[in-house]
Amino acid sequence: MNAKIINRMTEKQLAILGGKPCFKEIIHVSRPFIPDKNIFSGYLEDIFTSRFLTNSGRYQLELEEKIALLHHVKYCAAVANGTLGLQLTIKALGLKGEVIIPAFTFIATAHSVTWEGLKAVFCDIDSKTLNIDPDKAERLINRNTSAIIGVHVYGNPCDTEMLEAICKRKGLKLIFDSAHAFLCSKNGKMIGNFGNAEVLSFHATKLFSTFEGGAVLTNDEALYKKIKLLRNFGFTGYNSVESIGINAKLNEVSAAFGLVSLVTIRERISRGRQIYNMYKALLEEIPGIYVHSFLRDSEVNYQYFPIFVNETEYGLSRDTLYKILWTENIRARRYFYPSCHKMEPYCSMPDVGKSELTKTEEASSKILCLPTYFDLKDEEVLQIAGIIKLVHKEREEIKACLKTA
Ligand code: T4K
Repeated sequence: MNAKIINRMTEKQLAILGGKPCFKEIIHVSRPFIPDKNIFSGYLEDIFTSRFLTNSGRYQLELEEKIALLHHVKYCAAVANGTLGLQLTIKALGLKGEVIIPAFTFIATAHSVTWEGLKAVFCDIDSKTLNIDPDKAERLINRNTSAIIGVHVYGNPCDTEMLEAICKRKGLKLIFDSAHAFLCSKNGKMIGNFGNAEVLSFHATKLFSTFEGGAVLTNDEALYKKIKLLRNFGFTGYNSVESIGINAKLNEVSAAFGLVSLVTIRERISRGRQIYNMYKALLEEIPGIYVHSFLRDSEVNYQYFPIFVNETEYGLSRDTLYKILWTENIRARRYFYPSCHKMEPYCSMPDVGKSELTKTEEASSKILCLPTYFDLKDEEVLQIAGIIKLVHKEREEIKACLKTA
């Protein structure tokens, strides 16, 4: 099969040079896992019969218990999405003033801080891990700082020890945006056990999905209780409200979808690891293509497959490769380009560019996430890698073609 595909790839003319796209159907960067319909129907039947659709239903409670167990953490509060999970955590911790966050993240990290009326202070990243650089974060602390939010980018855990030490020393709260890090761990310690709290996302594009959804994981009972209160309008009983809460509850259909999906989670992580190793072996021989490697002391969930494109060595820029992949119906994505500080409203704020964000900008200009999901076929991985190789081989012809276009 490999030989057949390799032959096909050597005969292939790139779409940008007049050939047909490599794939007839679009290959997305990610695809949600759809669990067994019959099993899910059983849950739906039960929801329809019981007519309990939301407000701490049995499936939400069951899901919370399972997720807490899987992450070896005391408390799990399921929420309607990861962004609201971050907002609830910020509110429950009573943060004020400034919060230091990495600029290399999905915009939701910054928006959750801003939405809560605080100032997001952008910090640079460590170029090896692509996570917040603790030394640089420490230098940004001033008397208005109340917290640091680390993001475990692509599931690669942050330097949790350093961040915890800094926050302890300076009396700051520490939150982790763990949207990418479902079931990841560091030195055998599961995500969910670092900082004051960690926030997961169960969006459709994530390894574990509930359509939309998320959860706050913590070992702090008081914080957990506060988050539960805030996600339900601040109600303490039928007739009493304690504080300004919001509606951030996870509904029963989503929770049931999560419960059914959870059954295959280990299998899907293994398939992700296979795809990662396959891509790595195929791409490492291409000049200028560098596979982002995960830390030795960490277990990741292989939800993303990021590469860096070195323009000088590859012969074409990351953006040209990205455009060419799209003409082949391969929807690679530039997570995270532009970085947060380059987008509104942040880029128009007078002091946003104050601290140097050179590593962030470098990563953001070179990164490209390739398609990876549990049912991506081996042949498809071979073809995607084959196209990236072919583009390098035909770089001069492509350059000439782009010049005349
Ligand atoms: N913090 C971090 C670090 C995050 O990455 C995110 C979310 C959050 C916080 C916030 O968590 P949530 O509030 O979302 O729970 C996607 C997701 O919308 C977003 O959840 C995610 N990060 C971000 C990294 O990626 P887009 O704009 O790239 O999504 P979209 O619609 O272009 O989808 C990507 C690909 O997935 C498409 O090619 C098609 C495929 N897809 C998508 C959806 C929605 C499907 O096959 N089915 C689907 O239902 O943002």
